[in-house]
Amino acid sequence: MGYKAMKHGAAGTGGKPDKISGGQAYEWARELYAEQGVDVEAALETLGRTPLSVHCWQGDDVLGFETSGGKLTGGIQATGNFPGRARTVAELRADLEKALSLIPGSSKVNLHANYLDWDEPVGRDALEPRHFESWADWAVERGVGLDFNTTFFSHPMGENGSLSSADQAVREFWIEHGKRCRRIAEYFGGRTNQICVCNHWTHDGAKEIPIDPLAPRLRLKASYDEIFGEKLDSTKMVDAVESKLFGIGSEAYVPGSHEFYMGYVLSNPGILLTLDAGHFHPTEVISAKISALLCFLPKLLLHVSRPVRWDSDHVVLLDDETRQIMLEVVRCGALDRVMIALDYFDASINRVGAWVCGARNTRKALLAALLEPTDMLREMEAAGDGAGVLISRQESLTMPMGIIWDRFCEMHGAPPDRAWLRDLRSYERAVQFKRK
Ligand code: RNT
Ligand code: ZN
Repeated sequence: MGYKAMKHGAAGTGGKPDKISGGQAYEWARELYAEQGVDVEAALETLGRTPLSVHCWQGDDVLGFETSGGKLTGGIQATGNFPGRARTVAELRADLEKALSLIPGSSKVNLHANYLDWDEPVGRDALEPRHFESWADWAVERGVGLDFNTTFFSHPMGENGSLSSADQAVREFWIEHGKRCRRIAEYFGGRTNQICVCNHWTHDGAKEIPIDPLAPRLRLKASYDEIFGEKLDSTKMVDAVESKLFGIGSEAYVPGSHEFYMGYVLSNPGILLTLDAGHFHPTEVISAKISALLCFLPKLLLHVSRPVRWDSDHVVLLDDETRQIMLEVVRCGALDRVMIALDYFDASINRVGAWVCGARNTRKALLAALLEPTDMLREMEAAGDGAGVLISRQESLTMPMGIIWDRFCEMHGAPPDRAWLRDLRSYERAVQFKRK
């Protein structure tokens, strides 16, 4: 149940649905994995039910739908001007639906607070569930869960920081925003019958190292204490806090650093720590942090992304780090403790293509991890057979995972590799390029 084929109808693959699933190639690949003790069917089942939270903001360059018109500020940037950007809620939903039909497996949709669906202007400190009701209706109709994010950036009140600002009126405005967003998340959880993760990231920071680095952090902490002060239904929503090393204009100092939030979640049990793959030093990787944090924290939220030099938001690739992230989660047996969300925004290529490419790569990385002969490798490692582990790991790179992946796509009514690009091109022609 719950396959995309049922939710979205035939995905128009252009391929023959039983070409791979009924074919010898799949059986042969399955046997090859079975020889190493890997149960492919079980892996596919786990892959299908592990939710992937698909970020709404890839569709419109993080602009949102406030009546004041969006302008992205706060140290993040979507570069490029490829035609076809979604300009309205309806267009974004159409693009999201297209993207979801091409992303196999169970998805959630991750909204930001500036994506309200309301004709009148609504202050960020005045948001209510009713401003997001049509999103909840849409999600319920499509059987997808929802996640949510406070939006402290892209706003005149946030020009000099938000929750850590020295200006009390600014802090109070954003504290109110935070409180209201949590209630919207609780509403989403109730409507969709799936827990809604409410993620909090602030862009606060400084271009130079401040003389007083402590005061903004203490203010940030106090602001969060107020925001999280209201007890909400933990079966409907859970909070997460996201650190960052630097942004454009906050190169030297960010009060909400990794150490800050690690300390915060350790002293405030129940709040998730968000690890964004692009928020650390260039050679520092989040894959190496997961098992350490799991010793102390019940749950984590991942923002799967790709850092390139100054930017932290490139389309996710099936690269070494994305694969390693998923391997760590699977090897730790922590798929139910690590929530997986996407976070990238590329305006230089077809936005739906970017969305789907990054999402499929993320899922593929998870498939690769689930197909690892972990038991066999663990035995080798315990027996001191380092060469065996190294060789087997290297050889796993050329195992026929693509055939298993295509089978997974077919199971979920999504086009296999080599077929979805055709779908994208016809959508681009028929819908996106018609937007002027
Ligand atoms: C920014 C953070 C944050 C945003 C989104 C739009 O550096 O990663 O998660 O990308 O909230
Ligand atoms: Zn992020």
